[in-house]
Amino acid sequence: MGTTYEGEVDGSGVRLALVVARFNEAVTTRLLSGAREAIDTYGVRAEDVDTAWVPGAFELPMAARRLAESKRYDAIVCLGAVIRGETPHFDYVSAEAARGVREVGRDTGVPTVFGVITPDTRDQALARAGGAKGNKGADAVATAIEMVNLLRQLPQE
Ligand code: INI
Repeated sequence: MGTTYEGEVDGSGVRLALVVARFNEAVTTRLLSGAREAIDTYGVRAEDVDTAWVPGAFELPMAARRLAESKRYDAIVCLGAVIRGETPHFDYVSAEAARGVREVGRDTGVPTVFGVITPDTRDQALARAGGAKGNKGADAVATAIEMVNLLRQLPQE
């Protein structure tokens, strides 16, 4: 039997950057609150977390890339809300945000987490931003911390 690697959700010594889209701010501020609560719960030091606001989900990857390339952060958490029923260009914005966030992680090696919700309605968005369906901002922070700790264990060249 070979080695099993699994990252713990233990935020001690983890430096995070949060990138938050202002579009649908009533939702994204709740995602940010959930993320900050999780940061506290998992033991990330408040001074090890920086936050950048961008206009919309489409802009998340550009700021995430700059932060990842700075080498100051172990992971980047991108938070946004694209609501299908409220925009004719839902598919463009959500797909570009997803592709862009993926590319930042792939190109930089810094875990870059997609904490963007893409529900059909505002009610569904609020349910996922601290309502009945939990808080996807908190989930994104847990994912980031787990990935940082996993990568610290995995072999390097
Ligand atoms: N940005 C979002 O974050 N969510 C949305 O639902 C949204 N809608 O509905 O269009 C949205 N659009 C703005 C977009 O992210 C860019 O800021 C804009 O296109 C300028 O590049």
